Amino acid sequence: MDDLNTLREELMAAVNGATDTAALEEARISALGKKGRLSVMMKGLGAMDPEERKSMGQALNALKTEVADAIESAKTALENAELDAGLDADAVDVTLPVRPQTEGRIHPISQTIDEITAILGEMSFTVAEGPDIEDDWHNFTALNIPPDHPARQEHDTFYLPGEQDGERMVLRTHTSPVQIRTMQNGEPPFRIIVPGRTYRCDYDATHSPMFHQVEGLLIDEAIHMGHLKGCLIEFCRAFFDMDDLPVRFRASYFPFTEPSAEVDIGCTREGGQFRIGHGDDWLEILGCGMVNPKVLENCGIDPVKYQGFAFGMGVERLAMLKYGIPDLRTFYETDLRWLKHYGFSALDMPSMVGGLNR
Ligand code: 2U9
Repeated sequence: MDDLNTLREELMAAVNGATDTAALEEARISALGKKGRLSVMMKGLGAMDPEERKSMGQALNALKTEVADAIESAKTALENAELDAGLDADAVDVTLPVRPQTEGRIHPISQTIDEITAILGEMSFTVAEGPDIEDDWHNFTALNIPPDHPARQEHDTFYLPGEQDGERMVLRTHTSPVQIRTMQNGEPPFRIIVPGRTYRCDYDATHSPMFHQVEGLLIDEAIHMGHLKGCLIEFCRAFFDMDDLPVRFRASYFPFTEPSAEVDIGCTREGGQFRIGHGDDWLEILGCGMVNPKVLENCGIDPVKYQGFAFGMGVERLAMLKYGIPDLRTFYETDLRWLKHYGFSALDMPSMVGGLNR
């Protein structure tokens, strides 16, 4: 019986000393497993005489129950402790601020279109869109561009093979066909801007075969050059964020506007670098004019009752000037380091900051 007391102390010490469920399982196997110390002693009962076997058997069974009960309650305690430790380790601090999402950047072309749209949107222009593939009539003829005009030549325009309904198809060379379609399908007044892709056979540091334009068109009764000038001076000053930016209108020629003008802003040129704003030099940034009455007639609009103005700007050129991007070709190289440098956070979008900030 002394042996049994020692065994009991040893087994209970192993059970109570287990610091995790794995150690407890080891203690269980060494006590109650097939080759465990209690199981071995049980097997030894058969060699005893009946009296001894009875008393020893009872004592062993009692010890077995006692050890099994101790293992069970130790197991419950250890499992609970392990669960609590796991929950503590995985705890989420819901009071921490959200991690900033810095991965995505807005491309400077998207940013610039968004800025132009925000400024002209505040002047109540709405956005119109149309197809990139156009017929010859909507891209050229309706705009009073004569059959022998250089822009129509093969080396300036991408012509598609074949014809549709007797018309040659082109990749639009400007977004103006969208204004033509808008006027054909609606009634004046019109106040639209048309951002979109345009295509011309040209490729160098300042020209790409695909580039972006934003054109604008306003048609109403009694519209004159004063409206055109007021609108575009305000646009230039808002876009370059300079209240006193010098703006001048220089006479020009386009078949779709009469009179026509190019718009220059004041700048200084220092060692081939521009500084927009004050100075004694000028930089061309967009073209404009009063819509040619022939164009209105082509769209079924009475040019005696209605007049209007139109303007067009190259988005890449404006983005390069405003954000100091030296080479137009880099816009389309999908270089993520470039985008990280020149791109914008979604929170900088004019649509996110609400209005013109002026
Ligand atoms: C209609 C009538 C008139 C749009 C106009 C310009 C002047 C112009 C250039 C700027 C840079 C093209 O991307 S660019 O090379 N555009 O100078 N665009 S007036 O005139 C229109 C358009 C549609 C129905």
